[in-house]
Amino acid sequence: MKLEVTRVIDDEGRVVHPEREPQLSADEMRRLYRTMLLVRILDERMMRLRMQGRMGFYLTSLGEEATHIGAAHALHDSDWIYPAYREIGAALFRGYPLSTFMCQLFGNSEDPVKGRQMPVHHSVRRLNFVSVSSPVGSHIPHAVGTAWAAKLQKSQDVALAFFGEGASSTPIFHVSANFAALYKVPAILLCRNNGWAISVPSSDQTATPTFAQKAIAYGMPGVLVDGNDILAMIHVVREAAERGRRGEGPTLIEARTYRRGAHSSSDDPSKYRDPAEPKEWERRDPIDRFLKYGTARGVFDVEFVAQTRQEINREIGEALVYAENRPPKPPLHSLFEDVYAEVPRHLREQAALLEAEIAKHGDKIPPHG
Ligand SMILES: Cc1ncc(C[n+]2csc(CCOP(=O)(O)OP(=O)(O)O)c2C)c(N)n1
Ligand SMILES: [Mg+2]
Repeated sequence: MKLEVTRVIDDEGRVVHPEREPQLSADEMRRLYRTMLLVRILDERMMRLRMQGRMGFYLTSLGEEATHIGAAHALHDSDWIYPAYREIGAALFRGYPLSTFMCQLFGNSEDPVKGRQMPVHHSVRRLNFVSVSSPVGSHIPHAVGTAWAAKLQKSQDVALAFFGEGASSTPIFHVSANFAALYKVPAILLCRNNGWAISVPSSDQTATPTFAQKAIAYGMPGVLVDGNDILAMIHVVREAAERGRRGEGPTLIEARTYRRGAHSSSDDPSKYRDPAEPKEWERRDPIDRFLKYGTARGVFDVEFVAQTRQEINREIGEALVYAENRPPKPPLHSLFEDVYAEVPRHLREQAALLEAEIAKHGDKIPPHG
């Protein structure tokens, strides 16, 4: 079977499917462009900080910005987002403050997740941007469960799970897709097919030519989309969300994109892939394509781009200074919080013991292990 790749613009930003073109205001276009550029510049600067040893770990979204920022625009602010680790732009689009973003990377005293997660594993409760799960695919049933709850409560909310094509090889993806279609829940399963799962090419994940077509077996629509075309992303996610809100159940979307960077700061892709491959994808850069589209409409110009770049760099610099000047660790008592509504007796005793030991030995306490 052959699925069409949904597109609105071509690689030069020219509209090829006007009937699908979302009608965006100039302000909406500027916000979309700004958020994509923010993620791009953050990725460059944070990766450099990692290389300087100022931070423990980092993951970029280089070349994949349109997949999640387009999706975030297409949703209502109250809809639920269950991210993997390469979709931070969706939270930034919804208003995640850069200072909090930085504090999370350092796991410092103002990290909302209190240093318990790896860097880049953000949670933004007030934005319905749910905690990133490190075990790949493990958040997909959570999204489906949330969509089921929305259906039972007749709330009109939709839940979207982002995951990579590698995650589609986990058993839980299949269980979740089956359940979502069977119970007709308003879920969007958005597979970012970026070509690689660390060193494993996407061709090693499945015998089917597309991931989108798996939807047919579960009994839901399967949509293939150009993930580097932000307008196409908005179009298909909007349609999927509307189907969900009308009670027509879930949609599986495969967004075709490419991971131009390393898997993470701990990875070296020169060991397993031809460097010409990421170069080839630079021609289809999602930010450049949207810039050309917006420039042709008179919304963007050289001055706007230069000014936006300057503002972003200043804001990142300020957020960095803020985060690097916070107390470096969450308070000790936070170790004992959040598992129980009230800290039980045995944990209170352990906390008291720990504090007494620290008071006695100070910084001479040997590290754990
Ligand atoms: C269950 C599980 N297995 C293995 C890993 C190690 N791991 C982390 S990311 C990753 C690759 C995932 O690839 P994909 O789903 O395509 O997402 P991408 O990194 O390309 O965005 C793997 C194997 C993990 N975190 N969890
Ligand atoms: Mg992948």
